[in-house]
Amino acid sequence: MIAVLLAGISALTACSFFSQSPLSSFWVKVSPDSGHPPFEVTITATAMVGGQYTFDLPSGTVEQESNTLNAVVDRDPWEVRVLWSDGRDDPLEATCSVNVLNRGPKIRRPRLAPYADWYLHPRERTLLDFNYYAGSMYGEATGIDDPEGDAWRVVNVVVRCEEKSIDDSIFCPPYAPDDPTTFHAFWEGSIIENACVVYPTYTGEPSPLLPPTTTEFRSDRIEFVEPFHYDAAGDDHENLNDEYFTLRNTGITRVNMTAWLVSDKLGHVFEFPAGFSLSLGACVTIHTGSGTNTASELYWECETSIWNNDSDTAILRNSSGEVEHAYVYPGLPYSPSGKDSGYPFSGTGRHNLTPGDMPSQTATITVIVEDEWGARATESFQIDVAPVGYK
Ligand SMILES: [Ca+2]
Ligand SMILES: [Ca+2]
Repeated sequence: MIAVLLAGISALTACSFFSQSPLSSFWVKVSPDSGHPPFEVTITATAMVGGQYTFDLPSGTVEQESNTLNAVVDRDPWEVRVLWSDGRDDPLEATCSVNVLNRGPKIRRPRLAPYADWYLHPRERTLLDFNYYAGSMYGEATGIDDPEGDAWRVVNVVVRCEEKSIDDSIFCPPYAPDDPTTFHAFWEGSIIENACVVYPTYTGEPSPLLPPTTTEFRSDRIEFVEPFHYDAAGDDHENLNDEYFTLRNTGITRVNMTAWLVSDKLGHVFEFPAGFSLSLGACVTIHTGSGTNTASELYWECETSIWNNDSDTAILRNSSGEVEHAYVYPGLPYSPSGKDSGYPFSGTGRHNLTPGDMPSQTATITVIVEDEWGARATESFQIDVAPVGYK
């Protein structure tokens, strides 16, 4: 009897994340109890007489009569819950985690294109390419790699001017509206994964409605993204659903948008339906006309157009009435069709900005990268916006 008890105690110390039912000696251990995924483990629960074991694993549930099971640790975190029941007594339960040894990717500064001189150009679009490893450039390594050699992906990038309010900060284009799960850029006719296009924006006269807005990186940020399709094809009043705008979750958490509001300059108000939420990286498009709401398309149900074609101001407020973001136009021209679809683009790659329209001198790039096992890393880089007249 004593020997059995000692065996139970040594099993307890073998598992660093051991737990057990408070009123029983039922336990489960996992061996080995640490490693880099994927690695095989043996799960052992207390040997009982008769009954059935249920192993709740991250990959699914296994029911069997044996108290041991082999499994593969394939994610982080990883935990197993074991239930034993013989159908007569109260079921017994215990859980055990393993120590997943995994580090997030190392993030070095991205490659910039078409220039490699580590400036954002005020009149031109710049590609931030993280899918790149070149050893060193200008004495500093560029790109991303993972300490364990794991696959990785960019989860989010936010680029902000330091001194400016949000309505004329640097704009970071969205995920493709039809593919919100992959972070990628359209660039010179191709799709580049783990990259994005940024450029300094000017969005017209500052509106007195707009309070100073924080430029700090936030986890729960929802933003307008271009194109803001205020000018529907043909007569706007006859083509209400081609008048639309898109919001994107550029933060790092799902946001419940119940009772959030979007208003125009005249005070028309759209209210998000109860229970509507936007997951990380996801976009939602709000059409002026009528239709059936989905997770990515909502309908204002208006009978006339809302967004003026010459100029207007869209303001997004959260359920507390605080301004989350604003979009003031006219801004930069954009091309709704062609290879640069979705990005403001003059056709020549240059925008007709005047010197007074230039954004501030310093911007911050914040990037979040995740490896295939879910380990995340975040890094920020300061970058200069080239002065007016540069080049
Ligand atoms: Ca890793
Ligand atoms: Ca319109």
